[in-house]
Amino acid sequence: MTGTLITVAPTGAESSKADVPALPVTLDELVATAKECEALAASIIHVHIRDAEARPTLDQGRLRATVAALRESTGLIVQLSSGGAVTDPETDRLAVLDAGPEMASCTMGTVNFGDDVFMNRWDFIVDLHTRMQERGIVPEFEIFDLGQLTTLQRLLSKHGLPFGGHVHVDLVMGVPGGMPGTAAALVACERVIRDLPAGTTFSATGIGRSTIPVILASLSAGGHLRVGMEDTITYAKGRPVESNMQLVARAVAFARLAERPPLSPSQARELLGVPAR
Ligand code: KMH
Ligand code: ZN
Repeated sequence: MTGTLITVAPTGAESSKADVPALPVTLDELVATAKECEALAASIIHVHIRDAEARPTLDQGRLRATVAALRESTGLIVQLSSGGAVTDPETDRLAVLDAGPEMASCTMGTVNFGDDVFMNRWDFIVDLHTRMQERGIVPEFEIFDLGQLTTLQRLLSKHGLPFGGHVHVDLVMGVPGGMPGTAAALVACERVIRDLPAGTTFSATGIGRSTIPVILASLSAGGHLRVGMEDTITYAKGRPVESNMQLVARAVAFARLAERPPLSPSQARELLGVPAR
């Protein structure tokens, strides 16, 4: 059994700085978080950025500056979110790829997202996938519900493997509107993942209070981990998360307990088919 990929998703697009003061929203805060999470053994950073007022943005200049700063300051794999916020138009979400990340997320279907709808039409998914193939960007296929794995099977059979040839999936569990963050749901997904191309890997993250059950289920099922304040802002009952590092440290401890120690960024690159730096 392999070691564990630890992805940190430090910011997201849903929490406000006013409500969650520990959220990294400036470039300096993001870079400092990335460095500390790398020192704790994260290997991938899933990035959403904010504007000068700490609102979610897909501004091209800021995205490019963010990719450059993270590459200069860390060895982490930089994965930009192409999901953005639920209000972001498709053109802006496609343009995320112009910022030149090594990886980008690619969600496999539309899902209710709390009171909102996270839109991912089939043609848009195909567009994202084929552009990533052409530009040498490795996707992380985001799965919010079981049927989205079937969409991924369809995508790969009609449009081919991603750049690098390796398929990596991230199960985002416990979104109100998506699959629950339970061991049973994770096992159901894992059964379908077995029918994807040989060697397909998966990570999982549980929103809110499902974070710990999902960590334990994923490690037990041979999966990897994503943690961070994009998904979890309460550390334990009545205790707000103090920092992303607190969540990464807990994930690393669980991975070590499971005898699946964290993979380094270069090991992660090798596993995922991301070119070495
Ligand atoms: N913020 C969500 C609407 C992704 O990063 O690709 C979408 C999301 C998925 O976070
Ligand atoms: Zn995201």
